[in-house]
Amino acid sequence: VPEVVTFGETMALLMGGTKGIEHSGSLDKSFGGAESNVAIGLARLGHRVGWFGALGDDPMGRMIVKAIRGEGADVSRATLAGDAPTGLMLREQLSGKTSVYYYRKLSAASRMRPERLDEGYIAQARYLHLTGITPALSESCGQTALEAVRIAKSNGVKVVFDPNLRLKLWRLDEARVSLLTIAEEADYFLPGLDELKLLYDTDDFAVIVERLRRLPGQSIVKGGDDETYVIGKDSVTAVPYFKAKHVIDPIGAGDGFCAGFISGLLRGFDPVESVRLGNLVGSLVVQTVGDWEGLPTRAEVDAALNNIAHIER
Ligand code: KDG
Repeated sequence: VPEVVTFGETMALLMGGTKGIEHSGSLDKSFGGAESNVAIGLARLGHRVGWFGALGDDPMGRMIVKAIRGEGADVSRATLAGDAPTGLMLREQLSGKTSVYYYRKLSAASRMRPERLDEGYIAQARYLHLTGITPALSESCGQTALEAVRIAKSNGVKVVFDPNLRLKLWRLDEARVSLLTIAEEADYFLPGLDELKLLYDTDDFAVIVERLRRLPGQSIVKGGDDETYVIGKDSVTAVPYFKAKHVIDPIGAGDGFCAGFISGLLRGFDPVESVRLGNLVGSLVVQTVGDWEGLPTRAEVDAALNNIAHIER
């Protein structure tokens, strides 16, 4: 049985080469979804993890479910729908700028419904991971996210929430209400600093920290210039990044961070040590093209943790 359960939309991904999507003769095929990226990360780090979501019963949907299963995650609760397609995203990196184009309205995942959740499956886990992309997909997806959180909380399952603000999917004012509601319920809230500036409508770090301290759970702030912040009751601990040798594709860093962080919790690390592992996984995944392809194995992270000097400030 999975120790961690996560769910959300995973899409087929087509990537343009150096000529970009408009001018490329062929596109590179993969897939991505914040939650399945985390699931693959946890599986590679040696944990039992379950991912579910709704895909279309189409070639891309079948490819995705097989690949996630092949990575070692349990996909027994994932479904392939006959009446709605797998979502698609296109991505290109031109002159160092990454652009994403979504084709996901009315996708199979956008029709997820709370009553289709398998309560027992979530209830037996130690952690439920979810992101703020799910409530952005549709009203029923928003209800599904809330219901999953309710199931987790009433069964003693800890909730890990990454807001993953996607302004291509909804307006900031809608996102704010929904994401801050889930943040109130989370045991671990893992936002990025840029997201917090938008959600709390301030650039003032001290104000942001004050707001986070009012939340019942533990907040970890990603995306400082060189560090991740662990927000304590009356302290802020900055945990420095591992410098990536070359950043080839920044997408997936946040998901890698979540996978490493949850792995640390499962290994009994304290929050700072878990953040350190999160930082390491995030720095490794950006050195490979694709959202999850570069995620490290347990042996790789353990080797890196032992070799790299640990600086804590
Ligand atoms: O965090 C990376 C994700 O954003 C990517 O894999 C795709 O889930 C995705 C999304 O909705 O943008």
